[in-house]
Amino acid sequence: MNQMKTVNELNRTFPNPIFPNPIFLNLINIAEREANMPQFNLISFDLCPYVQRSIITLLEKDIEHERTYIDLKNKPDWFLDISPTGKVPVLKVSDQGPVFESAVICEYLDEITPGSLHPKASFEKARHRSWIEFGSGILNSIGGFYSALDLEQFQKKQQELKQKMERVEDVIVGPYFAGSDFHMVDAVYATVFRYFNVIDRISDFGIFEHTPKLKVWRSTLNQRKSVKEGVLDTYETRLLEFFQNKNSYLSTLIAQY
Ligand SMILES: N[C@@H](CCC(=O)N[C@@H](CS)C(=O)NCC(=O)O)C(=O)O
Repeated sequence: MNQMKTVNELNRTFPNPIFPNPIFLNLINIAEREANMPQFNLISFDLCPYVQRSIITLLEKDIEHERTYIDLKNKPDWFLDISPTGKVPVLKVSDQGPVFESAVICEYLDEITPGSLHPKASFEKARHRSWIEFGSGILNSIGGFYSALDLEQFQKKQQELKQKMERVEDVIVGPYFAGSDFHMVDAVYATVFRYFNVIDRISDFGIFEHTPKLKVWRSTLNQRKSVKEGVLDTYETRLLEFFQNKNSYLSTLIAQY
């Protein structure tokens, strides 16, 4: 409705131009595109990194949306009805239905809006997607790290994380993954690095010891607006609580610090 009003307002301001003004036409295109854009509701959980990458994509592509946060320990029936995997994120697209799996959601959002968060060239795009997949693997290692029950498992995961970070160090350009432009792969690693804003408060586990480029990348991402706005204000407190309640080796370290 609002967007249609914008078109009408524009028509009043520039009545029947004989020679269509390109700026005017462009404004109309934008207004029409926005008017035709479906309404989006991202079903979310406040600590989920896969939700965060979808939010960062929504924000980077300037897409109006709502978010509904649910409690994963007590999943509502309406959520289970639309989420065959029982996992967040799910993107509800007005008139069309739900889409699930963060990679699919991000690619869809990228496709329906101008510009792209992927490189144009097919090989480069494929390479970015490969490292996105690797980023999801790092998230699994982080899960293993905070859930490890004893010192031996904990150190194994710590080593695994260090090695994975060193592999990424070898391929990044800096300050972002591929240089000065932000891509979808950056959104994924922003959510990986965010864990360490809390983990570093517990102790220095040396995960970034041999990765100077990653350190710069991490701090560049931490300062980016979409990344900052990708979580609620309570994120760090909630994540620390989540670690504390895990009854894991990391929980015992938190109790000591
Ligand atoms: N491959 C999925 C992973 C999503 C995922 O693991 N979500 C977690 C929260 S971070 C979840 O919903 N877990 C609930 C459950 O497994 O019951 C994606 O990329 O969307």
